[in-house]
Amino acid sequence: MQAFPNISQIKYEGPKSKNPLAFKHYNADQKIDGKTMKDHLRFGVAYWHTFRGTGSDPFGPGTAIRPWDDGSNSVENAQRRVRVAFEFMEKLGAPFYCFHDRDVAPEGRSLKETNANLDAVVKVLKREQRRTGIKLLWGTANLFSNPRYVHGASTTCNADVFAFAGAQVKKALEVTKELGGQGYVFWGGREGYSTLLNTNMKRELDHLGKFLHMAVDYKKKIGFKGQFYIEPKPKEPTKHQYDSDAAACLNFLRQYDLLNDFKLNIETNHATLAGHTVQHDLLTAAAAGALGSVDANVGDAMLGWDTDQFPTDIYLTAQIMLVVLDMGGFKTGGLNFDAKVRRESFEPVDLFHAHIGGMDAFARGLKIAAAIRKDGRLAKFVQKRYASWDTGIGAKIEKGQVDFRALETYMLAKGEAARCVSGRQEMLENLINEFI
Ligand code: XUL
Ligand code: CO
Repeated sequence: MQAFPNISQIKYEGPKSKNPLAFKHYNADQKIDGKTMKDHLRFGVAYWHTFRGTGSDPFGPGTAIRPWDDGSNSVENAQRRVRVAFEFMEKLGAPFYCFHDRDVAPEGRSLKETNANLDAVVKVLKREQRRTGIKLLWGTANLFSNPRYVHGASTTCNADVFAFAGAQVKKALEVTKELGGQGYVFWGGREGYSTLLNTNMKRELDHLGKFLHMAVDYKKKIGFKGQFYIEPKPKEPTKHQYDSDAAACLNFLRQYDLLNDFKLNIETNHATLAGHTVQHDLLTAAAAGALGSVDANVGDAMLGWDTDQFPTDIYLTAQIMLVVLDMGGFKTGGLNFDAKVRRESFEPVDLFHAHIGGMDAFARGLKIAAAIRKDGRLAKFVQKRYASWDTGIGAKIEKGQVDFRALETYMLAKGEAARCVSGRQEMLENLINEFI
């Protein structure tokens, strides 16, 4: 039995196609700068949104029609969902997926039962991975939905809850390894606070550091070779999340001596909520050699929460792909659509429209970014802007050959600094638009 009997393999039909169930730009095997689109973009489907999202919101229950789902918490239902997920991903041509432990399998009455449920579903995941060749981009543990995590997981005031979270991540790491996951994400779901009046921040941060060290130790112990990522987010569900943005994460990792073991998974809408553009957070991570993966979505400029929409803005995808190409492409990471269809888009086919749109938007972004790089004017402008650092006093400063006294001697002799030239922002904005 097929879950999507009326939908066949989504094909590339080119920009002239009017078929809504075809790619207009994403052509998996087409080479851009010597690498296929598939390998550049490394698309991942987010299991939690696409196969567990119901469309519920604080004002009403789910609206999504999912005929294959009996709505129960049974392992059989979870296993059936896996087969549907792989039918979907296969028809879409998505090479990767990502999941939380609790998206794929139901919790039982005890940790033991929960782990057994997970094992039963992982068996099917493994079989379907083998059958389709679809791979796991990253796994993660849901340390935020169960009421036990009300005060956080590793930053909770309750040591037993910390212990439960540790046991849960241990199992999630084992399962991610078992499935050949290329990475593992730590998003601090409730690692933050609601009020500082009841919070010992130093103690909580120390515990988070300890927790991540335990994870690194266990990763080494079991020989899991995937990349660890932290995913920054500033707020929601808590008032303040400790991993608020890329800079805060990097500082935390440095302070707790974890920088060598983690990279960042930057999510577009999270950066926006932190008051940044996504390029800002991508470049902050890249500058530290820590840009690992991207949760590709977008927010709504009129709304101040995490709307997790599919990316359709080509200007945005082009800028993301410029950063990705400049850093030499993804290694273990990729573009995971951490995005959900709107509550109003409740039919199964909407899942296809959403992903096709996101993949096409990023394919265009990739083509545009590659063209901007090939053209070279943008990079040349930036390089020229810093030309004063290539020779003379600039080169000496960069090489650490001068101190304040030498700067004074230099400037006393010169009398005044060379004049600055225009930053040409508008000209550069026009240049980008030549390619859009
Ligand atoms: C929440 C979010 C998570 C992480 C994984 O905003 O982005 O789904 O990506 O836990
Ligand atoms: Co995310």
